[in-house]
Amino acid sequence: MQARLAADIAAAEDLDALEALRVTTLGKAGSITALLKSLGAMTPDERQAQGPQIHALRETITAALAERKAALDAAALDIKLAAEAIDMTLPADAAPKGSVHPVSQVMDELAEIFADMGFAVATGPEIEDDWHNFTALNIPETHPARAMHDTFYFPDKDAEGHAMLLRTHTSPVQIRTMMEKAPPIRIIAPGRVYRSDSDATHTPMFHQVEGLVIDRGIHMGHLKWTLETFLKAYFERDDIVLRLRPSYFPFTEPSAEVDVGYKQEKGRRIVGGHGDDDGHAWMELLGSGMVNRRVIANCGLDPDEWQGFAFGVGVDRLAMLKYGMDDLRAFFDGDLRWLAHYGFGALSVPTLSGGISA
Ligand code: 2NL
Repeated sequence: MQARLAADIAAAEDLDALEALRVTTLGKAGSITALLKSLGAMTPDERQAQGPQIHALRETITAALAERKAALDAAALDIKLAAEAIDMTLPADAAPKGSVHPVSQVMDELAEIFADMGFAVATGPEIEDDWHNFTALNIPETHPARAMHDTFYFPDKDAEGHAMLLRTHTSPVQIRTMMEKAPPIRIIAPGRVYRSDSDATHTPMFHQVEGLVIDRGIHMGHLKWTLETFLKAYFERDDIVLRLRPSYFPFTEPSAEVDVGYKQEKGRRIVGGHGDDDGHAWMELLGSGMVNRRVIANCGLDPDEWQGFAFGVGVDRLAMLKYGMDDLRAFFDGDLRWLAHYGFGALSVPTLSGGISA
């Protein structure tokens, strides 16, 4: 019986046939199960005589079933592997690469351009106190920019009793730099700024770059040359024309609004050319001026020894102008399709030697 069963098991053609053999031998009503049950009805002598043989039979058949099952499983796997053969020479699926947001790209471009003129990048806190954000900048207590409906204030004051707020410009970074470092100073301060403002062209958070130079004998000629050199490098054109228009900021004296000439082409503003030329106009782009003596003194420097110029410009607007985006709100929607369209390769870093637009 044992030899016959073992041969049947070894010859089972598939897992179903093997399972049928298991049921007829070791199953509830199986032949070997019946033998095991019969042990209970035997006398001790009979049991001692037959018990070992019956248990040995069960073990042999159990092992034979397992062995055949392993062989059938292995054969099934071989068939499956042969059917699913992988062609290792096929190209791999493209991994999503991600891309650099235009605001980050433009900030990198600005850092590169200004580094070439000897400027370092300075950063500072986005949560500020009203002394660094307003008072040090000669912005009076009554100035509308300080109003609750223009600036995001925190409910509590800081340890010195100053009101806390989300910085409304990156000027406090320059204030902190002037207080901590000895001149000469040449820095740009890029970063997020916050104003309580929201419509098609204003978002409550936006990006700004301010620049500051403090040294001896600095005058408006330095200001104009720096801005002209910056804008020519940024827009990658030699025909950028600047127009400085008298203006007013509490932190600069004199102050100048800086316009650039442009022309309209296929619904897009193309920067370049003289704003009074045919088909051209002027567009306001930057605010600037000579740092107010009071601001220099507020930072602990002698305004008779140290002078400087400063400017501020919106990064989001610089990006829109250069790369032809028309809706500011799309910048902060987080729509990956917009990023896929306008984003920049993470490895194409802007350099003056390799191309500023990467
Ligand atoms: C604008 C105006 C400007 C400054 C920012 C500045 C900073 C210090 C001292 C003096 Cl610490 N000035 N910054 C100066 C003039 C204009 O920005 O229209 N920005 C978009």
